[in-house]
Amino acid sequence: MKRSIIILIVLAALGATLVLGGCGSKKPTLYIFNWSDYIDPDLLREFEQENDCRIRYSTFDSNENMLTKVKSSTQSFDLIFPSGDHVTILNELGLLEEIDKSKLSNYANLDKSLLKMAESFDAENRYAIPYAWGLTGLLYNKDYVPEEIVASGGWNILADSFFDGINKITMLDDAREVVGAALIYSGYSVNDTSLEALDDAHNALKIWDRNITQFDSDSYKNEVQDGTTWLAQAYNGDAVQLMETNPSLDFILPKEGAAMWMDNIVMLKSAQEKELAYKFIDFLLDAEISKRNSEYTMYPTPNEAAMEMMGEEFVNNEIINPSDEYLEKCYMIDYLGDSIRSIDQIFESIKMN
Ligand code: N2P
Repeated sequence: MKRSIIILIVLAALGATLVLGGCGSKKPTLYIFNWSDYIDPDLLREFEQENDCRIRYSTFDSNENMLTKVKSSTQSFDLIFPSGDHVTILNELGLLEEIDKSKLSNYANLDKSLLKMAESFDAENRYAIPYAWGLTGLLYNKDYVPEEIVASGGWNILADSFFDGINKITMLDDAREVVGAALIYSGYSVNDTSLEALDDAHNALKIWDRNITQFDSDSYKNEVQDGTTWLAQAYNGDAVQLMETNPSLDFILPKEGAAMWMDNIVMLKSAQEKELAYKFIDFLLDAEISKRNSEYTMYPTPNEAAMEMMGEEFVNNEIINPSDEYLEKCYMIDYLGDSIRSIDQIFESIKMN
């Protein structure tokens, strides 16, 4: 009798511990959806500790996948990190919360000229906080690709007969990036959807496609290192992250120019934790935090105060921070409305072959 009372007391105590939040289940939780390898994970832990909350962090590898998930998901995210053209798309779908800048004490750290640029996809900077920007080029493994093959420094390396029949090239699984590269190679802007431009781009892609093994936006990060892939269309910051630890890798900003993008933080109207989401945005806008984040991701930040503190190694890295002369040959991926369909069609027909 006595023993069963003791057991009951122990069980009750255990139950109370669980109910009273021994598992932390009562903590507010922020749901974040970002590109892979695009934030310093230490910052997430720090924010959780400082704000006694949890972050549920998920990643995507393309804007298209992000959009599909956001539209179809029953689970709502609080914050998402889309590229500029997809800020407009999400906004046209009525999904975005207008940002109350009075809640962001660090907003003034943002570079005014980049905010101006962001108005091309977010008029008056009402819905998006610029997070990082970058360029798309070619990452390759010097152990497998000889110097003379990449010496031309242009997009047409993708057509080199050296790669014939060996299945060692990947391109991103992203219509704007793939067709965009072919448009730039053919002398057009990534946003040119005229028949002539798209025809030339399609023809270039048909030739490249003979050498392309797969369209995938993430797998190249491992595969270019282990030799499964020798050359990959890749984002500059991701490439620099890999090059830091692997001297066999190198990256080309193609001589014809490159696609440029600006990624942003947006809040969904359906966000459950808006106040916490504002705190997180403001945390990322802090100059010191933003500097640490850029040093991890290897992408330049639109945070001017942070950029002013960046070390020379970062600032002078031509892959991260190309010259103005090179940037003049680059095109920001703009929102194209319905004209996107003709780009999608070309990409789908290339992928089907
Ligand atoms: C980060 C990917 C860069 C985002 N891993 C391309 N918009």
